[in-house]
Amino acid sequence: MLPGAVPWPADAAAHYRAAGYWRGETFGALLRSVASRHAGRTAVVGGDHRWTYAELDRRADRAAAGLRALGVAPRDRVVVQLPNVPEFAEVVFGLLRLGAIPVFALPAHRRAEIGHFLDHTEAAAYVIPDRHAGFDHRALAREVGARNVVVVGDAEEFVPYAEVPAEPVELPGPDPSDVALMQLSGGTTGTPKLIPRTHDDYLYSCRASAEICGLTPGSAYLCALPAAHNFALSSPGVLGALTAGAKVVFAPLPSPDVAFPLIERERVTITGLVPPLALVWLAAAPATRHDLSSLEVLQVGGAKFAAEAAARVGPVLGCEVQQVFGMAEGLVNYTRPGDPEDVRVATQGRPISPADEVRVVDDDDRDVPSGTVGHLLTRGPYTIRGYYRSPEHNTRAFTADGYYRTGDLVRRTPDGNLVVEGRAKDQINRGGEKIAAEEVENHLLAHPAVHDAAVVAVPDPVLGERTCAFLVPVGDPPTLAAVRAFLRGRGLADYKIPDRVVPVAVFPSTGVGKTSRRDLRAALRAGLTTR
Ligand code: OOB
Repeated sequence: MLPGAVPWPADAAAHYRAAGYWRGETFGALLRSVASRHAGRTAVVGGDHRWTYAELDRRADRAAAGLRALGVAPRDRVVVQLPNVPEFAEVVFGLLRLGAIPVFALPAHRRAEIGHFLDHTEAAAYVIPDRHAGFDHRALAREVGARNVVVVGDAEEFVPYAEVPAEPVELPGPDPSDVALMQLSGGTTGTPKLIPRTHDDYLYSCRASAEICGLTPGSAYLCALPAAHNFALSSPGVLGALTAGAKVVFAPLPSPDVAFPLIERERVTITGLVPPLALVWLAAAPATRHDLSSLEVLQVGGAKFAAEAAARVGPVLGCEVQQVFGMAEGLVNYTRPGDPEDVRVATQGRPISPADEVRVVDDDDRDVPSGTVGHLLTRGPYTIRGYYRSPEHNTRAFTADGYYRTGDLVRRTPDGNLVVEGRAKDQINRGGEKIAAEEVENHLLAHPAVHDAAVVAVPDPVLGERTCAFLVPVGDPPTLAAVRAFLRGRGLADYKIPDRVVPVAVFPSTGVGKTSRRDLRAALRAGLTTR
């Protein structure tokens, strides 16, 4: 196992292998085998490209050889920050085949996040688009001083990706039990944590997700959310669709004007959205001139999807709603196609695997009776046992016997589905985009006019939540505009920048003894909603 990653205990690993969850297969080998069965079928569509499985397989070989020639070695970490372009699949499979480890940054990440990922992983390379959504990623690469910058598009002084692919070479290929890739944690701490996922575990979650979602070679998955996010990558997402021999269609944007024509043209059967986007689609669908009748399943996840909205998906879009409650650390819950309407509308589904262990506990880690709200703990064949290079944080984020503390408050229905009732972690879920309160607070504390800061979630009808920063100023309080400009200047991703700023003279006292940041945030949030 890659140093800095936490392996499963030997007995658990042996069980997952014996039960057939871990099959000793790598992503590179999987693509080869799917390509041998479905060589002529379309694997990937995006921009001007339409690649068959044979073509994607060949491109992955050439990418692996070229990246190796560039100096990328097996187990090297490579920060990949690509939008929804077909090269995403080519580069990722090239790295996976080589045994190098893609670290999946989101297109929205900026200097603060990218600098941290590059440093923390000692990345050997950084793969970017030239420009995306009006932003020049080459300028960012320059700012962070990344080495081995590879650019899809106009490379300027960097390496153009177009010149990377090389004659395929014989490669030993990685060990299936080793780390394949790194996902990012939504996080609750000052710096985002990295999630090492192995070939064995991630491939299992992709394969099982594809089965649950009924994907076949005749299916077409529209990747509308950022491909790098765990939902769009693996639930079943791009990788799950490819394990099933299905077609992946990359949408450059998730808006109806871009996605609806693609659904019609490519006869898309399944896609996944976060709740605010699902609402936008529900509003746009009745008036569209595009034929959406191929759509069989609309997955919604990343944040709680209100039952009232979920109930409208069938009548308005003419497809089934599937709720997805997952996390980059592992556990993914799905409602199943064909589940009764009330399950699909009002629950967040049940785990992928019979081997997923789920506990619902009180504040002292004691199991609560079924139907009672409690903290969700989980371990299983595709849930990590620790974050990368974070031994100290791991002692808090996992129980001694290896359960991941999700920070989610859930209740279990009599038929075994989970309902998400809230959150105990210091995180804001802004329409599916996760923001760690502490991370933003740390940046705010660097402002000369800020004595103290606390960042909390405020309810929002569209996004579910927005962020509000309470500030104790030094002298005149900074304006919202000044705070936003300051945080942008520190290179923080836009979605983490507070929507509101509320200056206060002092923070409320939260009772006896030592004031915890969590209690403080709760008191501030309570004050906000009663105001
Ligand atoms: C997905 O992954 P992450 O890592 O961005 O965020 C995980 C957290 C969960 O712990 C939970 O707090 C929240 O996002 N969440 C939901 C939810 N889906 C995720 N809360 C309520 N209802 C839902 N349906 O967000 C993710 C990963 C894989 C598949 C789907 C989503």
